[in-house]
Amino acid sequence: MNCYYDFVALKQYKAMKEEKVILVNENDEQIGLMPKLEAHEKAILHRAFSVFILNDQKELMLQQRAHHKYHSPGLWTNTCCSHQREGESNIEAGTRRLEEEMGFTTPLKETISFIYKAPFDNGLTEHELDHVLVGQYEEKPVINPEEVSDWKWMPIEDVRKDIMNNPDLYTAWFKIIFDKFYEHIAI
Ligand code: DMA
Ligand code: MN
Repeated sequence: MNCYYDFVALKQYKAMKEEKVILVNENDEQIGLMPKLEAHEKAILHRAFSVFILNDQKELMLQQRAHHKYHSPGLWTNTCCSHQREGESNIEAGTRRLEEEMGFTTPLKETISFIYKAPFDNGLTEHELDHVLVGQYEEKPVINPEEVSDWKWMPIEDVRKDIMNNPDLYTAWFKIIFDKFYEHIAI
């Protein structure tokens, strides 16, 4: 098991150095590309997305980040998050990553976007222009253990209460989105 985690951690570290994120200005115009690790070390603004999947019961599909993620490991968050690749639309990126992390696809809709900056204990910082994408799905996901440690449906009102009672269990960006944009998420 330890070997497996070493392997996954190494693979993620390699990806951090090779994958590039899209640097943007405050109007979401591309101004360059930078290796993912460097952008998070230097806290440079880049493009990202956050997917929220709800079912017809108004439950939100939460994911718990894998314990070896480069930041916010083991924390609960929205269904899927990641970074767009160059030339990829927000919806294309969300669809690709939802399938990689949660094992399914469903039509996604763009809602709001916002800028936030969140430093983490390990010296990395998320500084993102984050596009919130919303979709509906009724089945169970098939989680990818390299990215996701657990998942659950949670009624949206219970999420709101639990964020207030147990804020340390949740990621920084998820709490911001929930606080500010609640009405856009509840499709
Ligand atoms: C990054 O998510 C994006 C946001 C909105 C925090 P992530 O760390 O799960 O992305 P990845 O591991 O795919 O770069
Ligand atoms: Mn980022």
